Amino acid sequence: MTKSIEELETEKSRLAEEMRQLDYELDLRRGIPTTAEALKESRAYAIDAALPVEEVVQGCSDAIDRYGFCVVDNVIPIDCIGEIKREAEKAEERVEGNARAVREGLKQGKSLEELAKLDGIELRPVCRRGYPPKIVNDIVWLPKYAVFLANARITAIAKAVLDDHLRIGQLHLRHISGTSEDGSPGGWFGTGRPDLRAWHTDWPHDLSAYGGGDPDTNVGCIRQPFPDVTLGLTMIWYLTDVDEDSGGTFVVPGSHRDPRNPRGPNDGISVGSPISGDMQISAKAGSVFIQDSRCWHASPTHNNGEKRIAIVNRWSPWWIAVDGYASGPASSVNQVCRPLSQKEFEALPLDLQPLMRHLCPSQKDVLQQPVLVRAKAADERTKWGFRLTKEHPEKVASANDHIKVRIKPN
Ligand SMILES: O=C(O)CCC(=O)C(=O)O
Ligand SMILES: [Fe+2]
Repeated sequence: MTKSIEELETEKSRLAEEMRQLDYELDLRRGIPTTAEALKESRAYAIDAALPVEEVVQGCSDAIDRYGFCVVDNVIPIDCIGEIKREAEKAEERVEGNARAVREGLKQGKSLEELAKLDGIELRPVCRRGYPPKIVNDIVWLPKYAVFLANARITAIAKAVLDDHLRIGQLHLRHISGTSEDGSPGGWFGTGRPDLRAWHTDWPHDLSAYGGGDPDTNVGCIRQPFPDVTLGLTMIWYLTDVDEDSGGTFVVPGSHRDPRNPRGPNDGISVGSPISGDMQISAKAGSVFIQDSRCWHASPTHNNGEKRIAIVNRWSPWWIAVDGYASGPASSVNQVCRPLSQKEFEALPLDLQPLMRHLCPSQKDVLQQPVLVRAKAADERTKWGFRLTKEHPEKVASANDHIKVRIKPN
């Protein structure tokens, strides 16, 4: 007897539930953590950079796909961490001092072009024609760190997840204060409370888009529900040890696939409250936390250890508009595509240059080799097909008989 639509729907739900149950059992059998608690304990999200590159790439891609994040342990060698940490601490004064001077100049009614000529202010021309200058990219104050930024394993992971031609669209410091000598608490917000959060997702999935309703500062954001594709990777390079007590980033494992968003106007989530299943990353100095920009996460609101020193970068594939909007003067100090002069670009390590070429107006941003190689293969295949079509139309007419495309049921 033919089943009714209701019967078919009930059966479909039952099978879907059975599939979920089977996936869960398979994970258990394979020893894959299925709860945040187990994930936190096991650190199954972490892979050692010393493993062969294929293993690192596979392990990290799997973790990003499953949990929304991973950590690559031991990327920066222990004996280099001290000097990079000191460099990053010093850079904070320079970046903030520069941004402060620009803000004050703007408040006094000076134009960015005027400010760019002043000693002690580091503004650079940007690539987009007609847009005002911006504060220089933080990388100029981090030459020792720059040596590691395009690390072969980190770049290979980003390429595997995103695409072959990548851009580092944002790079900035994110240090988190520890408890100070006078006893005032550390952490984001400065309350020292471990039971607060500052949930968000990152550009291009940051719903408030840095500027809210202001077209001069809004940098753009993808609308909800987000497509199920990784469009951006945020990397946090920890230069001090981090854990639950000392500045580990908060994450909600699996949240990158949840259609809701902590900043979603209609999603009923409090940006400031803990979420069941949230956890903090633990990692040694020299490790890199990598997350899908859709993963719900937050800076630590408490830090009982020393000041956390960290550098954040946001990577995206070449086909994402990294710097299309926010042309108002206030955007000259935002984190988006802080530019580089030709000289500063040339001073970058050679392996880093392709990832930052788009930040230098005097550079031509050519597509990188792997993108050209695959386009060449497609071009040759197409030309061969056209030639065959002209020369042997009788053979070609039935050559796709084995190709079947199904319309996917809803
Ligand atoms: O401070 C952290 O651990 C997270 C930083 C962060 O969320 C960001 O820079 O987007
Ligand atoms: Fe973030």
